[in-house]
Amino acid sequence: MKNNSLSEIANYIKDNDDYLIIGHIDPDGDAVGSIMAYKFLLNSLNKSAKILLHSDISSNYEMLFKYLKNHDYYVYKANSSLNKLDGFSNVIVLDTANLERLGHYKKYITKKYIINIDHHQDNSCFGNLNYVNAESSAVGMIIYKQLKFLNVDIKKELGTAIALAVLADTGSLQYPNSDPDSFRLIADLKEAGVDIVEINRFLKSYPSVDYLKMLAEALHNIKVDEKDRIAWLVLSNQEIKNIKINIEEINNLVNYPRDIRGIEVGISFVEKEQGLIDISFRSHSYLDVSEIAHKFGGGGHPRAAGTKVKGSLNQVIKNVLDEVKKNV
Ligand SMILES: [Mn+2]
Repeated sequence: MKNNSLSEIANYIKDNDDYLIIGHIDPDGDAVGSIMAYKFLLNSLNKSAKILLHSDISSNYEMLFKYLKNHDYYVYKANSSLNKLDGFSNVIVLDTANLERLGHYKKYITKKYIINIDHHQDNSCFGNLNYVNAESSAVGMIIYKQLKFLNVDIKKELGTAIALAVLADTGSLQYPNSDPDSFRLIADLKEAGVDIVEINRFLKSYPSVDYLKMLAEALHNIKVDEKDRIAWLVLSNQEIKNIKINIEEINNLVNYPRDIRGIEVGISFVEKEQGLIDISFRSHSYLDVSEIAHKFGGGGHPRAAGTKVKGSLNQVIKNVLDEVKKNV
């Protein structure tokens, strides 16, 4: 695996201009916080940079988008031309294990000079420059480390973006990947005036009343295996249609089975499209769920992973549970 150093990447960034910034599809807080942080970082170096979004998430992440103007980001639309991005020669890809995770942008991005910064252990090092550190609890941690090579002042918007990234991927410093460095980073940013309480409140709040109705349906279907080691919940496509919830809002369900006392593995099965099951895995102390996700065509981290599997809901659940049971 070819890995560059953070200072090599910092030098490239200082010597070049015109950047696109992108994270993975179905973005989480680390992906959104990281792409924002990079935008603010590049702007403070007087570089031109534009964020690429897979869908419009500006209302979900209002706390960061309030620092941006409309022309600072581009939202993907089917059938629209990406030629307007031709003037950008470099692309910074964040929190993304492989090019497939760039969705519709993949074809376009591969023509550019790619700087790949990530913390997924299964990252395929697809960049011209790569910095992959699986020890980092969030990409936000890596960006924070990189600031010292770039002499960038931490203004409120940059600090907020980094804190959001780290708090999202560490469950507000509660998940097993929270290390002394992530506690120190949050302490530093709090000292610098970033409103950590506001970010935590945002991360813990429900996006809408529909979300709560969807959650009630999903929790109604929660189950535990005979040894009390695995818990899972299920949301079928029919249930999603009945609630009429926006699909973009359905996330974080896996936290509920994961948080049952004594459970090692929590799993969520969400049939976002008929016959296509989104599966998320979380583990507490020993099971490497990224290995299980890999067996079903996905990936992730040892304690947090996911995949999408085609098939009938009940059959997919049975296949996955059989595999998990072999390992716990
Ligand atoms: Mn991440």
